Amino acid sequence: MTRRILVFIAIAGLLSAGFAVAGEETVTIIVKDYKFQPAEITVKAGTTVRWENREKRQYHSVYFESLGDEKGDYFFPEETRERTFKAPGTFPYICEPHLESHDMKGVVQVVE
Ligand SMILES: [Cu+2]
Repeated sequence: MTRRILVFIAIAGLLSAGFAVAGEETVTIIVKDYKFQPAEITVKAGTTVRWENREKRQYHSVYFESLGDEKGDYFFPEETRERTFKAPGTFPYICEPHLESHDMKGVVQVVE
């Protein structure tokens, strides 16, 4: 391996580390038609995920049982919910009122 390639790898490593530390990125999931759009996303650790209710009049929830959420946190059209994912992992969630009727669920994959 040449010295130039090694330098390139070192710089790329520094840049990606800086990006992760910043962690300012926000990703939006649209909540509409009884669906999370997209239902599955992959984000870097430190990313904030925002769910926006774009229904005309239907409330929903974003319930992460594995993260100890309390039930019943419904949000209405034009309201949002946000969560920052600091650690890598697989985080499934559901909309409590519409899991059985509409199979309304999603997954956030968090990577390094
Ligand atoms: Cu719902």
